Amino acid sequence: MAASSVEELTPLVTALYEAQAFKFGNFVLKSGLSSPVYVDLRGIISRPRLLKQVADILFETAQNAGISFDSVCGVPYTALPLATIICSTNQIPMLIRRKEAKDYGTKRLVEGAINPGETCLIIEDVVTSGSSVWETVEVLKREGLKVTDAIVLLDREQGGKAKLQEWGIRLHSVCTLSKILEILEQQKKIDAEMVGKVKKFIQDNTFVVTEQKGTVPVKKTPKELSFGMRAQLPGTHPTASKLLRLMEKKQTNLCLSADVTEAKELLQLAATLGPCICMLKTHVDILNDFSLEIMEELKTLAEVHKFLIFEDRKFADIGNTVKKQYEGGVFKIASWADIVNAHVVPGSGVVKGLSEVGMPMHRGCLLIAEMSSSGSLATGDYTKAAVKMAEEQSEFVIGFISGSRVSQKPEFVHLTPGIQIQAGGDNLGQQYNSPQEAIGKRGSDIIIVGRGILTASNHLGAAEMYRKAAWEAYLTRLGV
Ligand code: S5P
Repeated sequence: MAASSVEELTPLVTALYEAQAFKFGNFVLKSGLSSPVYVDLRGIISRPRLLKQVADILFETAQNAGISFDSVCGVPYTALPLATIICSTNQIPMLIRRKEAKDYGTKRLVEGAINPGETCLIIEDVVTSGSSVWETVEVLKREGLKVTDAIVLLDREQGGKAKLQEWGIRLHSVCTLSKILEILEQQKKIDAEMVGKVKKFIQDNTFVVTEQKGTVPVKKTPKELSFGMRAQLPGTHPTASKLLRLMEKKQTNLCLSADVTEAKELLQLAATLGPCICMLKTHVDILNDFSLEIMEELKTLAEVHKFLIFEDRKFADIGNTVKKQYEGGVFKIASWADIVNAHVVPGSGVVKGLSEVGMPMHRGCLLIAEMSSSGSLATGDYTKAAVKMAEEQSEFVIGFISGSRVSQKPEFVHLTPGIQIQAGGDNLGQQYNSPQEAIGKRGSDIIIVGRGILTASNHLGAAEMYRKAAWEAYLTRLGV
């Protein structure tokens, strides 16, 4: 019988704990989220007895569930030796899914004898969101195989089971994170406070599947959702996802508006402030000495310091014209800017034109839904029309330039300019709000700061102050 009760699971959990499979503290996950628990089952491959025990228990679980299958495939990498033991012990043909094939075009994606129409059982060590299992399922399905069930040693209970169910895969787990917590607490290996912390983390970072909306986070409004969580939503654009992940990892929601006129100054700012910003915003047409080589250097700095480049070009013409402005001319914006923005005044053609250039290059676009300048006409119905346009063209639009959260879709990012610590403005109509007001009260995600940093004698000190203020406002709104 497969182990399921706490008593039955205790010897296994104890052995796994001794193999340092569970670590408690503060860890940054692949998604950028900070987690109080880290599960790492790779250590079991150095403990042959435990490895065999885990493989046997996984096979028992499959048998008890009454699953019929013709072959077994482990999700790379930790589950590969487990699948090997299961197949060798029980005389079942095995399949191996290659992870690297992408890089070597001609190589096969699945090794082993593939008989289309046959059923393959998936083996995995840990399931969080279910996406690793799903990636393997997709590859096998493309080869003509059927996949109905997956067996996992540990379900972290963050919504993976429901998500896989939605995709037609039944997930059977040997144990869950709650049972592990219960056992380790009983054994006094962790205290009640840590159990509480982990439970809260799981609760705050779980996806549920609802009929109307697909996969959505549990009981959270976009304002209350972490950037790391939003990065993982199925509808989040890859560029927004990359941005949200690096924000969570670097703990910054500050975009520097590098409104300088000399290229040297631009590069200096990028090099100095790179570590504390998530994005650097340019106005290339104000540079006196623009060159594509300079932009190459900026791209290198962006890779080193992990920030995105946003050209604040504010495209506002018919599709055919903006397409050329984006791709060609002196600036060749599409070749170096991860993100651009557009006014919605020309209608959706502006986004269509830009997306013809940007989409194949995996770029993203922000729509200007509101402006910070006094007397701006981008209000009311105009703003609503911008939101509608973004929703209709979300393959390319990743969010908004706005003074507040204008869309309740957590997939969209909101960037707010007109930010200084002191409220006020300049003599040309600019109006300023504080980071706390924009992020905390108005629900925006990223502050855009230009002169607040550029006119300070110590750029790094000022940038750090803005980063801290905006990040703290974000944490407060999350209730952390
Ligand atoms: O509504 C807007 C939109 C933008 S993108 N108001 C703005 O100020 N901006 C830009 O943000 C503006 O072009 C400038 O580059 C930056 C604000 O600069 P600051 O010096 O006033 O912080």
